[in-house]
Amino acid sequence: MVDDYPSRIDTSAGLMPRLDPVLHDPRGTDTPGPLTPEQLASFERDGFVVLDGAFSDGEMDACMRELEAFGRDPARRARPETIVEPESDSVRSVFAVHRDSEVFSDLATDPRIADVARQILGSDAYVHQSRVNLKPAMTGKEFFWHSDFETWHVEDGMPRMRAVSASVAMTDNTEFNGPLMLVPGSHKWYVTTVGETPERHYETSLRRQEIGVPDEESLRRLVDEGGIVAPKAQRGAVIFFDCNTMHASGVNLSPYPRSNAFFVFNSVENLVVDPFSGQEPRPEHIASRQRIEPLG
Ligand code: 6CS
Ligand code: FE
Repeated sequence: MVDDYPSRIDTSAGLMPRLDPVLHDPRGTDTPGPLTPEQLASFERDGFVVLDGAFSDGEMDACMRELEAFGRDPARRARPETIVEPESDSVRSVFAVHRDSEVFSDLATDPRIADVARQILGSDAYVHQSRVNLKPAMTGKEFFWHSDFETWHVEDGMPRMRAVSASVAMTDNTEFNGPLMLVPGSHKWYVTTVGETPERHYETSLRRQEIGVPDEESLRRLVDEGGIVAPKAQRGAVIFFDCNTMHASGVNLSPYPRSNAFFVFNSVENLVVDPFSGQEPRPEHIASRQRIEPLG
């Protein structure tokens, strides 16, 4: 397949315009959903939309209890799905939670999330990746600036920009605990990055990403145009963001964890192919290839 979004092959970085629409069914003819026309328009313009109060405290309590149960299980901790922080042995992320836990599988397929994903993608969708990011109190480290699509294209073979992420705030996101930061409008540009993908890159990148990240000038151009926002998502809110929106998050200096559940929905019309890096695909728990279960 031709590579319409080449990256990590040149010695110089750059911006190219996005080649795919942001909304694939803008009028909602085939995939109507809960977002209002105004919310859809702001997603199209900014590359994200925040839905406050989507889930109740009781529902978020159930998710946190499930997460605590993961933490008490030493066998689960030893599995490759569990990623630890770069400078401590605190748990940073747990992958494939929609596959391994009924609580998180119910959350991923809840209409408050799934119907929005379908509405944005204009088709049925399946979970390409799921994870819980724990960002533990005081030791939770950053996620450096990146476009998710850049990684999913190069390392997972996702052909087109037709995926959307839902980040569910299980705890409040504040200015003190390393909230998600987004660059409005950045999803309309593809930042090609410099540097070759090391073999088994995921073994380091999921702890601290250094390849597939933008250079300073490209980031400045995006931020000159759109600025940076860090929505103060309260517990129970969901932030939906486009697969190509430039984002990052800082360290958590607060004495409380900042925990989000994160689900990536890919269109069933955008199934992954061989990675464009030419390397081995990443493991199934990071990028679904076999388990394609349309939301329906
Ligand atoms: O590797 C992934 O799929 C995701 N994780 C990181 C740290 N960067 C790219 C992407 O968001
Ligand atoms: Fe990301």
